[in-house]
Amino acid sequence: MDNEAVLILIKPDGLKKSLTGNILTRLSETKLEIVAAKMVRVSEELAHEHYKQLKQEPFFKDLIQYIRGEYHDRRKVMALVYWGEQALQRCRELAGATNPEKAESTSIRGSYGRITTLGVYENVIHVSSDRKEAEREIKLWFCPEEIIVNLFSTKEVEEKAAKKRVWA
Ligand code: IDP
Ligand code: MG
Repeated sequence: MDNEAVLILIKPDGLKKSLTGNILTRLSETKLEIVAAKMVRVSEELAHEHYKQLKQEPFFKDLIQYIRGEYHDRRKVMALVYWGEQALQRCRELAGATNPEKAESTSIRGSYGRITTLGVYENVIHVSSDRKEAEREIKLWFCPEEIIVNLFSTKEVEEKAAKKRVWA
């Protein structure tokens, strides 16, 4: 069995349109395992790093604003890691094409996405496109303790007494 991991983000338009349940239901058809999940307030730095290969694109600035929730008054995304056989291909297929107008109408993007008047593809979810990208993205969005299986090699480091917020 050759398991692989994929980063999925439910983007701010997906959250605003109350699509979380629908999207998770669609993804559950894959029988893949969710091995990490959390809500994230996306910083400028995280957004830039996540989409760094698109820096030269004319839509880059809008894309950063979009993923940070500035168009939807929802400054958060839901980040998940799905894990299992052919996870990438199966999740990409369910998601559909990048351009929501070209995506299969039964796919998640085809069902719920749109292109805005600014030309932003609001396509509801992010799905890593290959193994290398998945590894880079998962390491960017999650730390090892947040993932319940050992996906990638880790190392132990000594932490200096750093300040940490705990429950009062
Ligand atoms: P992907 O999300 O299907 O992997 P990428 O090419 O990695 O597609 O692009 C990342 C995101 O950037 C897309 O999901 C979409 O939101 C946005 N995007 C990509 N291409 C365009 C475009 O031509 N116009 C506007 N937005 C785009
Ligand atoms: Mg991509």
